[in-house]
Amino acid sequence: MPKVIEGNMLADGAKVGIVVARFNEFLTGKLIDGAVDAFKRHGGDDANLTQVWVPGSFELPGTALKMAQSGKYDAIICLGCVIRGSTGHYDFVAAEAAKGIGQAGMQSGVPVVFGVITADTLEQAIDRSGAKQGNNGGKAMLTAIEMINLYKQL
Ligand code: INI
Repeated sequence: MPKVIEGNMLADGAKVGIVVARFNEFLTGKLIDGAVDAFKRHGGDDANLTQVWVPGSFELPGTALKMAQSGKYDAIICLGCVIRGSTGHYDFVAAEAAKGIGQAGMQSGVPVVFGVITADTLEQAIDRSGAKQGNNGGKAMLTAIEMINLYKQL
């Protein structure tokens, strides 16, 4: 039988940092709600959550890296919303956020989760913030919980 390693979905005792962009706050606020709800439903104590607000998604990676390097958190989730229609620099903001969030995880050795909505339209963004397609904040938190429990075993 091969040895199989996977993370469970129990959040008790887990400490998670949430970095969230204020840009499109009416949607990123919903992502926070989804993340906190998922954490509590998986046994987490919301006293173990820390929320840090940044201006926009471009600022997520640097902040996530600092938090990951602080040693205070078992994982960091990055929440933001970039909508193609609303900016000429959509591609730059979305690409930098994705690349930088990946690098923050690699450099720190702490799971850093990409919970940024990249949507073509406002309607798509709403669908991913708690409407038709669920809540990306909740999904990001589930990824964090699984990765915390996976890393403990590696
Ligand atoms: N930031 C976002 O999080 N989403 C966006 O859709 C967005 N748009 O459209 O421009 C956005 N821009 C701000 C950017 O993240 C930085 O805060 C800004 O460029 C200052 O560095």
